[in-house]
Amino acid sequence: MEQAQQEVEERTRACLKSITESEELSPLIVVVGTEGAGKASLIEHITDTNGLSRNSLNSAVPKKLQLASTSVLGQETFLISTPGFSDTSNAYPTFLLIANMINNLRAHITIQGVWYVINNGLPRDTSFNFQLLTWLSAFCGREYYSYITIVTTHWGCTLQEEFEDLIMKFDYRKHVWEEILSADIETYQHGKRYNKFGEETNQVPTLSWHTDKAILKENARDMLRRRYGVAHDVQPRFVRELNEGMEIGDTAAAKVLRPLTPPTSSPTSPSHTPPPVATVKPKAPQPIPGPSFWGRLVNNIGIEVNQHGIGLRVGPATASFGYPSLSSEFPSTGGFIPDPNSVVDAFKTHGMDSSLAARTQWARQHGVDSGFPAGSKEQNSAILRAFRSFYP
Ligand SMILES: Nc1nc2c(ncn2[C@@H]2O[C@H](COP(=O)(O)OP(=O)(O)OP(=O)(O)O)[C@@H](O)[C@H]2O)c(=O)[nH]1
Ligand SMILES: [Mg+2]
Repeated sequence: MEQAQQEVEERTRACLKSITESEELSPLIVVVGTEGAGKASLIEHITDTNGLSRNSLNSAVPKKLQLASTSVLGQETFLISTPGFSDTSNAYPTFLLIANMINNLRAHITIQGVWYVINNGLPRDTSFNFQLLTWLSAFCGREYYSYITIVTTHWGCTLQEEFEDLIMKFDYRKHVWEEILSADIETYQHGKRYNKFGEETNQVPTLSWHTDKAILKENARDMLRRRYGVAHDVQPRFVRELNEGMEIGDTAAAKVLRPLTPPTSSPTSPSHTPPPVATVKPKAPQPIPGPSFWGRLVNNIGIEVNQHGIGLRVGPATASFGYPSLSSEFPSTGGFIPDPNSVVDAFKTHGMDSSLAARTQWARQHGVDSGFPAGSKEQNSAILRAFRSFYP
């Protein structure tokens, strides 16, 4: 176990050395997602390495940033596995780890892709998952959407019924993604069978996590080639903001996850404002707030839903901060003008959770079924009609 960890750390150090010493910008794929979703395993498959993922042999793998590289694209491409987001309590510290790493490397890297990994086997997404998608949107910005890949995992199954259940979960999730990101984001299903044209198929049994490793590896590498075979200069919004001199804590991505009122005696932001990337290398990492600060803060954090969307409640006080609405990136919380044709706004004006999950639950409880999928125009209209008859 220790040896595997040592190898991972050595590999990460070697990658960092290679990135910082290279004359050229190093292509990097940033792999993010919820805890245990399969981020490290995916990278292991692509780079043919071991020891990154948390399997039974190395369940003590520390939650750190881990780097590996592959030459699948012809030149060395780096993949970074980030610690998983588990809940609201670790979201901001986890983001800061990723943020600091990118800040410190940004003079040396070109981020070719951001992969958001999600376990499709899980029964449903929570409001925290929705918050993470909002974060993803803020982190990448619209211009970068075409370089995002949502990777779904845990597709292993042998029975048609199991497969159909997974497809249902996936379809539902896809609707949520489309709604939150207001776009059709590319996806890759790690575990489904793909044909020789790189198209996913509905063949059952799907790939076995244990006996089809070689195909899983090849599929993941094919996805990398297909999606990232042509280099580009577009950078995620987060990087653009840093390049413009913005503090980490002031970036759009930080605002989605950042608690509103950190104590004045503690550091409010671990960021700094380095000079433009082109001329000066980034400074050394700045300290991240220690666990005591976050520990104290998160003990008192809860999720609440208000008329402007999902918010974090900090402590017994009413202080809260809004997450961006689903339709625009960072609206102010004031001046909310409801659209009479929007089911989301109808829920909001009644102070109700307007997320797709909440609306779907409301529809189920009130027997509203248009025959169209949750989130579709037809189902939204049916819910709106029923909603108006309940709240005329
Ligand atoms: N059956 C199955 N197991 C998977 C799949 N993806 C990951 N796993 C297992 O899930 C566990 C967690 O996988 P990791 O790759 O470590 O997940 P991670 O996202 O890096 O996890 P954290 O770093 O803890 O956030 C490991 O035991 C993997 O073997 C999958 O698609 N199918
Ligand atoms: Mg991991």
